[in-house]
Amino acid sequence: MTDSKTTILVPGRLHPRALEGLKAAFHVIQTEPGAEMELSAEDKAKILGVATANRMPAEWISQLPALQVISNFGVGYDGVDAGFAAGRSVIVTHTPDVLNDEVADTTIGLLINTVRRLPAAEAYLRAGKWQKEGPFALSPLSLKNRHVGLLGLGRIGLEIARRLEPFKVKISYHTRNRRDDVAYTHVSSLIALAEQVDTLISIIPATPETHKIINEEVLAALGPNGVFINVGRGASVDEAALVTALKTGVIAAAGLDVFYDEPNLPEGLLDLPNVSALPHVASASVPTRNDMADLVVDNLIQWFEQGKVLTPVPESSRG
Ligand code: NAP
Ligand code: 8YV
Repeated sequence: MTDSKTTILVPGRLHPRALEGLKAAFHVIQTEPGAEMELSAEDKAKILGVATANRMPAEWISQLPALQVISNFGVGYDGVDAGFAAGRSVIVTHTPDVLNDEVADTTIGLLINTVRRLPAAEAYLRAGKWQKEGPFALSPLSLKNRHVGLLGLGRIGLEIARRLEPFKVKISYHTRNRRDDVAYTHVSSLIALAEQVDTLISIIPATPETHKIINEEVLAALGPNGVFINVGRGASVDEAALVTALKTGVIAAAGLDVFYDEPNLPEGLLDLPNVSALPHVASASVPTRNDMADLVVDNLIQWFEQGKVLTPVPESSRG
């Protein structure tokens, strides 16, 4: 390669539109999944930027001596070591806001699917059982009169809360910092929130602090009428405790878009009739993923053309 374009590494798979946008502006080196850092020393030395779908650990960052910026596809960037990057003056960007509406819409759909068992009802109809066996069983649960607790009330959590208002449910939330721009009740701990509500929606990032915080104690506090919805990250959940709680009636039902070890699910989860599960699709529409792809590319273009990025993660915004 002899042209003078800036070299960008794409370690593994990336959204095709992001890849196309990158190729129009940069010299792109894309490596295979499983062999992401199999590059010559010469190539490593000329890589100034990375575009990734949430994977750039410290071990990879440290192999790229000239790296300036990592552009992450996704608002959650738990797979990128942003603290390590900041220590080496490498900026990390992500894709906030452009997916808020999609993820919030999906959350409401997942909540209703879980409470009213709509996917099971459709499967029943498609299997011809309506004609053969009569009406589908009434759902034991309803959204009526529920008290929803949001674990996380950030960009997406707030959109979920706004969408819940017309359903006439009561809304409370737990975050480390109380928001002074909302009227929802702030609860100072997760366990207190779980005790007060009957429906818990998790929309927090995966961090060391949030690792497996939805545990046996929290599920017991949520109680036998309890519904747990997770659209944040699977890492926040003790999945063994969740499966036990669902099997033994400690909680009533769960709706899950994210899992601890994706794409692997905990054993036995899908056999449970009180589970509605999705394969991490909360932002997965063509328009929203296109917006995310464009932001991934625009962050890199802005950096190399103007020396600033559009949407840095907090670790890169500090000091
Ligand atoms: P955000 O604006 O940064 O909001 C994060 C919220 O979590 C804030 O309210 C924050 O409040 C709270 N939080 C963080 N750490 C906490 C802790 N230890 N205890 C209690 N609350 C805590 O992020 P966002 O844009 O809404 O996105 C949230 C997450 O959703 C992402 O990081 C990503 O993992 C996930 N996500 C999933 C999908 C999907 O496809 N399923 C799509 C998009 C995003 P405080 O800082 O005050 O505690
Ligand atoms: C994407 C997400 O599925 O933005 C996030 O944090 O979890 C989702 O929007 C994911 O990032 C795609 O890699």
